[in-house]
Amino acid sequence: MNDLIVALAGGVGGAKLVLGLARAAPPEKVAAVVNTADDLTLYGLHVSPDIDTVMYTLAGLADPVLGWGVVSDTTHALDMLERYGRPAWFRLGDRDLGTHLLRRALLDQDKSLTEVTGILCRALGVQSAVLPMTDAPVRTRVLTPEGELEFQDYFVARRAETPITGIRFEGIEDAGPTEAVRSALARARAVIFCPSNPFVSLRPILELPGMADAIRSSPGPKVAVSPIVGGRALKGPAAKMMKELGEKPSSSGVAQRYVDLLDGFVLDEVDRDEATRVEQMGLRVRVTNTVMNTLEEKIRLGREVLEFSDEIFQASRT
Ligand code: FO1
Repeated sequence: MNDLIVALAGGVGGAKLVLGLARAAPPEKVAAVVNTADDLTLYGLHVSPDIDTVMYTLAGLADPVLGWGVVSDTTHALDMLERYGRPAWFRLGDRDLGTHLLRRALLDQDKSLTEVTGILCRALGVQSAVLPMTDAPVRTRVLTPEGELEFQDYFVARRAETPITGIRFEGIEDAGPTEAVRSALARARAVIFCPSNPFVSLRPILELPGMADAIRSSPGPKVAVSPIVGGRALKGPAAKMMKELGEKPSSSGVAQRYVDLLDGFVLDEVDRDEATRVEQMGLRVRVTNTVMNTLEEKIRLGREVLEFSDEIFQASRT
């Protein structure tokens, strides 16, 4: 039965809509396919920031201000590392460290990242599936005039301030979507592209060899929610990246990137005048409030995106 809502997501912005979808629909009918190209190795631990952001958000454990990390976490372990004169710019909290110790132990037992994520999610009471896009190592490298940077060095240590000239995903040619991702897509009632960064969150998912075909063959409508509102990113440096890579930051620019894979596009009221341009690309458009500050706003948008995708499905049958 095609009853699964599959959400393609990066970190904080994507997790908000995943939560909205998991509250608008039965949570066990939602599967998030999550970017892993932001992952890093820190003191021997495997950090998977986007997976953890989605997992903690669904578990009700995410820090409500930062959007990532665990609520009310402390940083005693980092303070100790600093006493040893070791780098502590990546703020992995003490409770979060517990997750990472267990993830390392489970990976060392030869479990895949998908299996480990399932174990962690079940223990935290997460009812939706949180699926790493791949179990193979794919790592984002940001090209800058200063040379190539690891993603978290660019994003966290340098606060995404260094101008970029390009992005590449190391290892992507040898990676592919997992069986869990493929089977979720094969029984999708809808595939939702969350309002995540198009360059560093959704692009690695979509550029995995075999992923675009798996999305195209998926039975339900494909709908994207714009991460750009009024020329600015809902979260993070997406608009800045768009400019540096020679594009005007706009919702229609984002729609153009995904047009070959989509049936529908959701954009904000503020960008209403871009609706016609997106319709001219052959997509159905829904204009609504896409800013998700409260839980109610997340659920409302989740509900509206699902209604929109059901409308597209009904229209395709007439
Ligand atoms: N983002 C930051 O801006 N600063 C941090 O120190 C930081 C630590 C961190 C620790 C665990 C985790 O799961 C996420 C963390 N993030 C941090 C967020 C994260 O690196 C980025 O938001 C994503 O990679 C972009 O999606």
